[in-house]
Amino acid sequence: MTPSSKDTQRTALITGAGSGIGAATAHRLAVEGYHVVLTGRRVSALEQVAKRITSGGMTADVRPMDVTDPSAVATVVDDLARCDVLVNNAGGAIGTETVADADPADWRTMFETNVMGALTTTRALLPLLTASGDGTVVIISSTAAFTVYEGGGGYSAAKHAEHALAGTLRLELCGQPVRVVEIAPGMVRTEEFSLNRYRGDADRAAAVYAGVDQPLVAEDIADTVAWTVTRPSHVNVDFLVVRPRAQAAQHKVHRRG
Ligand code: 8X3
Repeated sequence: MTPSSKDTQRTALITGAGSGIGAATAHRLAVEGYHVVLTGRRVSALEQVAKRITSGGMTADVRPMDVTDPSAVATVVDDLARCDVLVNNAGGAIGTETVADADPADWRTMFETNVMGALTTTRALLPLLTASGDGTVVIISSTAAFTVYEGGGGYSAAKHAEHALAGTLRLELCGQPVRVVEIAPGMVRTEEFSLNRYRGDADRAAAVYAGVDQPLVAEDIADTVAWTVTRPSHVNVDFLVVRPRAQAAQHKVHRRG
């Protein structure tokens, strides 16, 4: 059987590719020459991203997939001929309640999407990533993966768990042709992250970035993903913290005025 061009082209699967960092990363990896597989829950959003990629002469497939549904993940992965790069991006924050006031259902959702989603997708793709002879697992965590702050308990706990997942996986895969890269973004202004965290309150979401001179944008993180995966195979960028210049630490943000 003659392999199709998709079978011979390096392939990257991105979770949460319908918006924000996932969409920007999908576009950027397509520019870098990857055939990109866009996964997420909202088909119309994925199709918009795919349209932008294919209209630029690059290739993309849309595969509806909820990372919290192992059978959906298995269906998508079973259909893939190859996978060289997995970008675990799906996830996010819900709520800003203190631990005392937290709704356990929110914590469960954050663990399901951020942690269990990355675990399920990574486990399903490891055989293909290994078979590629030069695979890379990217985990988009957060600066909340190594620090905590008031009202961020559930998100921070989930991101700490993703950090543990990345570190453990790197140890366990040592000697195999798969790199594990963790990218920890600080303040990134995307259309949905803060809106979800503040449960749709647009004013509170916008206030996060008020007066901040150039918060990061999704393309800045896509740039770091592209840089890490295009290093020579023997170079593993273990852990990359990326913040805007105006944010020196979680609580140290310079605001104008
Ligand atoms: C987002 C960074 O500062 O909101 O992952 O926790 S922060």
